[in-house]
Amino acid sequence: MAIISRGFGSRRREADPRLPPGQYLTQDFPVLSAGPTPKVSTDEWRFSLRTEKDVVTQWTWEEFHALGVETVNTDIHCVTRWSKLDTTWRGVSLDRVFADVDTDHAYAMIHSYGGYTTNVPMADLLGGKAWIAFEFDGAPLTPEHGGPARLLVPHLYFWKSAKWVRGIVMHKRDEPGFWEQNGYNMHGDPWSEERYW
Ligand SMILES: Nc1nc2c(c(=O)[nH]1)N[C@H]1C(S)=C(S)[C@@H](COP(=O)(O)O)O[C@H]1N2
Ligand SMILES: [Mo]
Repeated sequence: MAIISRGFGSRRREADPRLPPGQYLTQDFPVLSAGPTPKVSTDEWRFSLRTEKDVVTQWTWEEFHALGVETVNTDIHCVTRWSKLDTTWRGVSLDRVFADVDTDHAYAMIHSYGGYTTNVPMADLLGGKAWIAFEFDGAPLTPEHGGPARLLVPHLYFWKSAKWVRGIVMHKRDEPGFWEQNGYNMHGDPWSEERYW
């Protein structure tokens, strides 16, 4: 005897395989900020990287772009369960940022103007997985979405994509950033639903 379950079958067909478990699709672009939006001009913007040797490399806006800007097409996933597919960004790959940086530490703490922090393992930043982005959808990033520049690490939940990014400090051990101190997962992989502790 054949058991036919039309409801189940059609729901399976509608589910987009790009959608991680527990997520729904959205067309708009929600704004989620834990505090006020800092105002940073591209003239005063600096990006700094500090290693365990206390060597600090600092780039201006122009110097940073000279590292090489590329276009990124990707899906993004917020832990509050919205996902947005096929977004387009422009930015500098973290591979370029770390190209001449000498570090043995396995963890990065991302720092933002305004004080936000988030921890990301180096394994999730290198290998074409993360960018410092300054354009979204063909236009400069708006301040509420992190302009002038934000981290984009789309294979992790979007709280890891720090807005108003200003630099990275290398760490030997994985230490919690802002949301991670407040109950969010240390890693944040949407495909295994690493949402909270
Ligand atoms: N500096 C900073 N970056 C941040 C946040 C924040 O509050 N401050 N919120 C995070 C969270 S929880 C999410 S979901 C995304 C939201 O980005 P959006 O406002 O561009 O959608 O930014 C992340 N980056
Ligand atoms: Mo979020």
